[in-house]
Order: sequence, then structure tokens, then C-alpha cells
Amino acid sequence: MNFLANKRILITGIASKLSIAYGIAQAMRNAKADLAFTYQNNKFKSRVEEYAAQFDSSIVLLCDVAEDKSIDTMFKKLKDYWPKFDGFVHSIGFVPKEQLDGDYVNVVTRDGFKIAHDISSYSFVAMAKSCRNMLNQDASLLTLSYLGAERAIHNYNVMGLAKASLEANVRYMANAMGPNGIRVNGISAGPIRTLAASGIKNFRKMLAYCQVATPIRRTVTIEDVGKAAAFLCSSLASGISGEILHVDGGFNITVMHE
Ligand code: 0WD
Repeated sequence: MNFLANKRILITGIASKLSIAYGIAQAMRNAKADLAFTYQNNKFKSRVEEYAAQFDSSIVLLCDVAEDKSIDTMFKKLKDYWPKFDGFVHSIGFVPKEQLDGDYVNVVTRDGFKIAHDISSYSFVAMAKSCRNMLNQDASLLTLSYLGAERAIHNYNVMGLAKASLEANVRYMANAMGPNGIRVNGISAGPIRTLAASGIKNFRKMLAYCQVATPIRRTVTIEDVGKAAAFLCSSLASGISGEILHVDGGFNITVMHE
């Protein structure tokens, strides 16, 4: 299906083939989007270049969202390839690992709180701010959230607060950018084993629990998330903005399992 033909979409957050952003790139390329990619630092450069080539792209740019200058420089470089484009996927989250282990009140620190919110929430609007005048009418911005934004989940701790902030960010950005024809949405994905997820204590246990408690009786994959992301960034979703779509097999609607 070609429902993203002639759409130019920038993908952030590919750290490996297991990354959710990799599944999103795959689904978007299948729908014929033209893609560009960012990498956080030189450690990821050649890997992301290799993946980009798989998706018929040679646009691979450095962007560390911790620095406004890095974001601005990246979009300036992107402009050489794409003076205008149709949206980006923000698939980035970070918190120091020690924040993801144990009693929230004991482990949270001012620094942990700041970093989690800065990298995992502020960076979404920081990117939008920087590229606003390059976005086409009908552009679509997308980020990745998690149920920990809505519920207290053991060990997810301050990252849950950062995701709650990110989801509010989606709504405020959608309201601010809607008059320019730009839609902003989030996907709340079920747990998937990726590099970021491996930092959460007892993640395996969480996956095993989800397998039996999820209505569809399996955990979701990066392909599941990718397909929903491709839909949200296409004109098929032209009436959807400010929404957080759960792609979790229905886990969020359950309370007790058999
Ligand atoms: O179960 C999961 N895996 C879920 C993930 C469930 C629901 C949501 N998510 C979210 C994450 O919180 C994140 O926002 O999806 C997003 C993508 O996460 P992922 O695909 O699970 O993780 P991963 O493959 O590790 O990619 C995240 C990447 C980083 O990887 P590492 O492993 O090095 O932290 O985010 C990037 C980095 O490449 N990243 C940054 N990029 C630019 N600037 C920065 C930064 N400062 N920090 C992290």
C-alpha cells in the first residue's frame, strides 16, 4: 500500500534493529514514505547509515536532543535535502539507570527528575520548535509513550512522570500547531524488549505477565507499533490530533487476569 507516497518523514531513536523506531521506519517505507534518520552520537552513526540504506535513504544526521544547538544544526542540514517535509517521529527516552530500580520516593532525585523530563518530554517540543517553518501543511508529529504515564508501575518510577508530561506535551503541541494544519499524536506502546527497556528492573517478569494478561494473549511487536505509526502519520488519520493511541493489545483496559 502506498498511503505514505510523497511524504518525507524524519525518524529519530534508532539504536538497534530491535528499536521501536526501526519497526516504524520499516512500516513507513513499506507505505512508500521517503525517510531521513538521526543518530545520537558517533557510536550509532555507521549502524544507522546501514539501516537507512535498507530503507533507500542516504540522509543520516547527528542529533543529540540534550542540546538545542544540535537540534538546530540537524534541521539546518536537513533543509539542504528537504526544504520542506511532512513530519517526524520522536522515539527517544532517557533516564539514569539507577532511577529505574526500587522504591520511587527513595530513588528519585532532582537530577534524575530533570534529565528524564528534559530528554524524554521537552525534546519533543524542542524539535517541533526548531523545524516548525519547514513543516508542510498536513504534517504529522508522533512520539512514543508508555502506560506508566497513567498508572503507577513498579520500577518505572520518574520515567512515568516524564511520560505523563510527554502526553500533555502532545495535547498542547496539537492545540498550538493545529491552526497550521499540523497534527500531533502519541502511541502508548506495550512493553517490547529493546535496549532502553533492558534498563528497567524485572523487565522480563513484566513481559511474562503481559503475555497472559493482555486481551490478545501476546505482547506487541515493533511491527505492530510501526503499522499504527504509519497510519497516524498518513492522511488516513487526517481527523486525529492530540490523541494517545494505545498499541498494547488492550492491556490498558484490564484489571485482573484469569
Ligand atoms: O517497552 C518498550 N520498549 C517501550 C518503549 C514501551 C513504550 C514506550 N517506549 C518508548 C521509550 O520510552 C522511548 O521513548 O519508545 C521510545 C523508543 O524506545 P525503544 O525503541 O524501546 O528504545 P531504544 O531502542 O533504546 O531507543 C531509544 C533511543 C536511545 O537508545 P539508548 O538505548 O542508547 O538509550 O533513544 C535515543 C537513543 O538512541 N536517545 C537519544 N537520541 C538523541 N538524543 C538521546 C538523546 N539525548 N537519548 C536517548
